[in-house]
Amino acid sequence: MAEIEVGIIMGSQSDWPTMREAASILDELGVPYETRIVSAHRTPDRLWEYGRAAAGRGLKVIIAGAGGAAHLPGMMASKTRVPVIGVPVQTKALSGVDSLYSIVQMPKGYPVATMAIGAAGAANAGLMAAAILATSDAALAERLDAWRAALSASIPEEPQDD
Ligand code: RP5
Repeated sequence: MAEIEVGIIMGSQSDWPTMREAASILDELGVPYETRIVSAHRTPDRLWEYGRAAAGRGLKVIIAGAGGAAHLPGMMASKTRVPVIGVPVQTKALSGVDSLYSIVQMPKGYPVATMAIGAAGAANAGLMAAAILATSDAALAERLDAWRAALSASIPEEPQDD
C-alpha cells in the first residue's frame, strides 16, 4: 500500500462537508491521505502530538481547515516544518471572513499557505497538495496535468442559454 503523505485535519466534524472537497480531489488524483479531527481549542494535546509526529511519520503536506477563531492551521505550522495549507471554513456569523483573517495573517517565520474561503478553497488545497507532491513524483505530475487539461477542455467557448 502507498505511504500516506497528506494529512487532512479539521477543527470539527462540522468542517467535513467543506474538507471532503480536498479529499475528493486527492481521490481523483490517486493520492492517499488520512483524515483527522484535531481542534486547536478542544483537543490541544491532540494537535501537539499530531504536529510533533508529522514529519517523522512521513507526512509531506498537511491540509488544515477550521472556521471562526481558526487557529488550527497556524498552530500546526508552529509545531511542524511539514508545509501547512490552510482552508478557511465558511461560518454563519461572519461568512468565513473571520476564518480567513485568523489563518492568513501569520507572523514572519511560520507560514501557512492560505486558500480561499469554503469549498473552492478546500478543493484548491487538494490540488496544491498534489502539486507539491508532483514535484518529486512523475506519475502524479502526469495525472495532475491530465486533470488540469480535462478541466480546461470542459469550459465552453461560448455561453449557452439554460
Ligand atoms: C472551529 O469551530 C471548527 O473548525 C469549526 O469550523 C467551528 C465550529 O465548530 P462546531 O461548533 O461546529 O463543532 O473550531
